[in-house]
Amino acid sequence: MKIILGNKNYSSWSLRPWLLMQHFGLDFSEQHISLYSQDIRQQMQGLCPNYKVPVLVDQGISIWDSLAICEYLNEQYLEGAGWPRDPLQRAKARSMCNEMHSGFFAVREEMPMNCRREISSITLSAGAQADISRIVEIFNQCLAANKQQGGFLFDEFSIADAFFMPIVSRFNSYNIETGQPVAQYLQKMLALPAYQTWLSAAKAETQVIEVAEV
Ligand SMILES: N[C@@H](CCC(=O)N[C@@H](CS)C(=O)NCC(=O)O)C(=O)O
Repeated sequence: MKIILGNKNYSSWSLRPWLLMQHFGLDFSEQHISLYSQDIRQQMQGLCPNYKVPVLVDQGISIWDSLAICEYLNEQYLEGAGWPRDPLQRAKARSMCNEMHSGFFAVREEMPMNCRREISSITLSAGAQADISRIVEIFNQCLAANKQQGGFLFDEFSIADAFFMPIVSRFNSYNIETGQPVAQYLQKMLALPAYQTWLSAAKAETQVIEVAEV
């Protein structure tokens, strides 16, 4: 199984399935694409059906969307452990991931993921602030409903946490004030061994993408 990724420092969509695979100890190799480089089309030719990353290649097929990859991994390798076991919680987790997948445009636009960014605040639009309030609201709801005190959005680590890891990284980099218990959740996610591995690789990259340096 091979995953094709963008730059670890900047590629938020790549981080999501990679974190799931790494956290659950799946066996995979990686191939990297340099985003924003002149020859990106050539790099992606024959690898990325829609000229985007991430792409997972397994058993002769390509899966080209972060959420579709997570769903596939959950079914094929995780025996359902990628989602909460309870169908109601699972429906909620899926709603959150879809909300992330299709929304929060102001946060995505104004606060590009930049894992190695020195922590500092920036001025945000009302739209970005509304996105942040909504995210903090859903984080708070999830954490308040933790039955086993597992500390992840649905108690145990799930695809929902993987999907919001780039948001956690952004909240950290751009010094977003969330209050508790969300601040504690952010620290738990930032300390995850899988994320630390990603971060080390992001720090070792040399390409700087100016448009993502805010
Ligand atoms: N909905 C897609 C989004 C993928 C996406 O936009 N990837 C970006 C990098 S994070 C990309 O490949 N950009 C390259 C380009 O647009 O040329 C997913 O969830 O995988």
